[in-house]
Order: sequence, then structure tokens, then C-alpha cells
Amino acid sequence: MMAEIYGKSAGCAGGKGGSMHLIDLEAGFLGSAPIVGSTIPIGVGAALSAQMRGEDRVVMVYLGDGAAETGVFSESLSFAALKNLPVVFVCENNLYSVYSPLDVRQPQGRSIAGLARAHGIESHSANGNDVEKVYELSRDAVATARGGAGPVFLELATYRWREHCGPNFDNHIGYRSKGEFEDWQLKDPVRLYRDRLIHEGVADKDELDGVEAALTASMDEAVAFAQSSPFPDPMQAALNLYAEDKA
Ligand SMILES: Cc1ncc(C[n+]2csc(CCOP(=O)(O)OP(=O)(O)O)c2C)c(N)n1
Ligand SMILES: [Mg+2]
Repeated sequence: MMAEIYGKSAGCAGGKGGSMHLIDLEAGFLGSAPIVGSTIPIGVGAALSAQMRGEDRVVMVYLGDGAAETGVFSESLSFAALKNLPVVFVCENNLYSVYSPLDVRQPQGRSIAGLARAHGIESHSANGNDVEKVYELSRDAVATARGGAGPVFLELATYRWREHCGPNFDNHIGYRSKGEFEDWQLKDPVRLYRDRLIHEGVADKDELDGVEAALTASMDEAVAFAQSSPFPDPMQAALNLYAEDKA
């Protein structure tokens, strides 16, 4: 994944796609796509395929609050409800579509989960920064979808700390207030869950520091691998555009 983000030939899309074309079929990840909302019908199609083939699969579709404003959102939810498909929609509502806040894009008081409910889909809204709540809702939604009881929609409230795309902070642009940002910093799900695990005696500080160090080391390793990998051969540019192409 890191090599793909760096545009290197060792990447999962041969370095030709970058962060918008990540894929890992072995892990069951069909891929990211750059067109906002476009993974929703792709996921619904995968769920229809699983249902028609009688496969024991559940499709998870992750989308943003902005993606809920696309036409395919409604078309896909309607079709998923109609066919009772094994799909779970997870809307990460971080209040923004790039720099546009929800209140300039959607009518006041209308929830995204409400839109899904209007399509006849079981829908829940919850605090997306509560790790255990998200786990429980996801587990139950997967069980519902797997059990043939149809699609489930989760709207999870959360927040983006850094810029829309890239590693920097962008609060100086002025599209959101310092107060709002600071309020959400206090709701950091990683720090809150870490504190909770320590408080409840599930793990101690040293243990969690060890987990953090191991994860940081594995990410450093991935970055070093990506940086030292070669760029793709320009002659490969037109290969693998279709599934039957061979490198
Ligand atoms: C069809 C389409 N329109 C516009 C864009 C430009 N764009 C990229 S991300 C984005 C915002 C998406 O917001 P949201 O769905 O809330 O996702 P978030 O980035 O907040 O997770 C937009 C408008 C795009 N990629 N595709
Ligand atoms: Mg958003």
C-alpha cells in the first residue's frame, strides 16, 4: 500500500494508481476509487453477486457524508433494500466535504441515517469515536446482513484533523473554527480508548507503548521500502488496463 502511495512499481496497482486505486483482493478489499460515491454501487453489485452465487459474504461499503449527496447513493440503497442484499453501509460523517461544512450542503435537521431509513433500511447513528460502540454496531450489522435480513446502514460521527488530502494541518485556511477543532481533539478515539484500557486494567501503559512502538516500526519499514523501490517502467503504462492483460 505504501509503495502504491509513493507511485512505485512494487505497489498494489503497480504504482500507476496511487492512493485512489488501492486494492487487496486477498484481504477481500475490492479497491478504492477516486469518484466520490462510486464505491457504493460497486459494493452493492458485489453483494448482489454474492447473493446470486450463494456465497457466505457480507460487503462493507465505506462512504463519507459528501458521498451521501450523490445520485448513486439513493439508487444503490434503494436497490440493496429491494433485493435484500448482504451489505453494510458505513457512513463516516466528519461534517465536511473538503472545505464545505454539512450545513451549507444539506437541510438542517435531516440525518443521513434518516435518508437510509427512508429507503426501508435498518439504520443507526452513533458516536464514531467510541471504539467499542463502533465494534458492536458493526458486528451486529454484519450478523444481520449475513443472516439474510437485508442491508444495514451506520452513520458514525467523527472528525478529520488534517487537510482533506495530505499530511499537513490546514486550519489556517479558515473554513472551520479553532473551537470546533479543539473540541474534537478532546474526542480523539485512540487516546480515549487507550485511557480506558489503562483505567479498566485491561492493559498497562508499558504494554500499550509497546504496541505503539511496534506499529510505528512496521510503518517506518513500509515507508523505507516504498522510498527505496523503483518507479514503474514507462513502457508498462498501457498494460493491465483490462483484466486479461498480462504484464
Ligand atoms: C464525483 C466527484 N465529485 C467531486 C470530487 C472531488 N472530491 C474529492 S473528495 C470530495 C469530498 C468528499 O467528502 P466526503 O464524502 O464527506 O468524504 P471525506 O473526504 O470527508 O471522508 C470531493 C468533493 C470527486 N472526487 N468526485
Ligand atoms: Mg466528509
